[in-house]
Amino acid sequence: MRAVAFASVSVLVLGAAGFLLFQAFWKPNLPRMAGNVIDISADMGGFTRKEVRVKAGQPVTVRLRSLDNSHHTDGGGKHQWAVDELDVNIIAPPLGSSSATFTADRPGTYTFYCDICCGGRANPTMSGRLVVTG
Ligand SMILES: [Cu+2]
Repeated sequence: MRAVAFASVSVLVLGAAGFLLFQAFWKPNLPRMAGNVIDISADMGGFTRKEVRVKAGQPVTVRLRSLDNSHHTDGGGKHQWAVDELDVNIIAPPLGSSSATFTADRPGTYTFYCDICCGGRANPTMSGRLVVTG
C-alpha cells in the first residue's frame, strides 16, 4: 500500500515537472480558425506586428497570443490588443490566446495598444497601427 502511494506521488510530481518544462519550452502553433484571421503575438518586447491592415466593411478576427508566462510580475503574463474607436478589447492570458471578431466600417488609421504591461499604452513598443482601407 505504501509503495502504491509513493508511486502515485512520484508520478504526480514528475508529471507536474514535465508539464511545467513542456509549457516553458514548447510553443505549438495555434489551431487554424475559420474566417479572415490575423494572428498577433505579444511579449514584454512588444507585438510581432506593428501594423495590421484590414478592409472596411469586412469582418476580421484578430487572435492575440501572449508569449509570456504567469511568473511575469508586470501584468502577470497577460497582454492586450485594444482599439478604442472600434470597441475591440482582447486580453490574452499567460501563454494563451484570445480572439475577437469585428468589422471596421470606415477607412482610417487607428491605434492598437496593450495597456497591461511595461508602462502600458505610453510605451511605443506596446502599440501599433490598424489601417482600415476602403
Ligand atoms: Cu503587453
